[in-house]
Amino acid sequence: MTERTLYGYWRSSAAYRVRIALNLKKLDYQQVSVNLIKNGGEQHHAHYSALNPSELVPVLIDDNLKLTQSLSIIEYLDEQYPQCPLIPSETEAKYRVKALAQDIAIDIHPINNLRILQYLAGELELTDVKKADWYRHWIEVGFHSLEKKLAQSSGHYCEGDSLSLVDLCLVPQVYNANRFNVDMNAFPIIERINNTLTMHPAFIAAAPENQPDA
Ligand SMILES: N[C@@H](CCC(=O)N[C@@H](CS)C(=O)NCC(=O)O)C(=O)O
Repeated sequence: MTERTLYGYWRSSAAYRVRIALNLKKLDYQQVSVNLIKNGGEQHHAHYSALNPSELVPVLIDDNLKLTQSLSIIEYLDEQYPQCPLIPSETEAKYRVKALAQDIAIDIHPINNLRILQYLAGELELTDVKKADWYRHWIEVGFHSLEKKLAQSSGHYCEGDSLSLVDLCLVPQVYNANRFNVDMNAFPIIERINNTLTMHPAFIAAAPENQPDA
């Protein structure tokens, strides 16, 4: 049997995406919690830094293969374990799904990452109020364009009526938006799809509050 270990953190959106993928594909895995807050951030400790010099979670070990970057990890899982496909095979849909996923995971998520917020609050001395404004602003900018794109692509889910990589990126990003009180009434399509997805058992099992380190 394949030994599979996910190094993550309950509130990490990138680890959350991978947890959903593993659950949808019904793959067993054990979790190792890397506490991003305590002890100066365990992602910076030598043993984790040796595993991933980027000092970011997640890392997935699949047998002897070490994988980083959530989008790349999910693409790997989709190729290796084709049950419940997450990236369509048809060319137009495939690249639309990848682009929408990147709209979230590359254009929205990284500028609100923990280390960015720590820099804003520390070196740049932003108050908590201003830091939260920053956070909300970049989600709202990203969600406004995403909402327009989903008006074209969505059905039941982000890409028609099939679950896809975009859905795995959407739910953790909406979780973050809610944490920072983004007014989701401005984004009815995102809100509708998120409400559908968060009732799915694979998404429920992957939710931050349901992780052992929560
Ligand atoms: N592009 C990476 C992003 C990984 C990432 O930003 N992880 C965050 C948690 S969501 C992290 O480890 N942050 C630690 C820090 O900022 O120090 C991926 O998709 O895997």
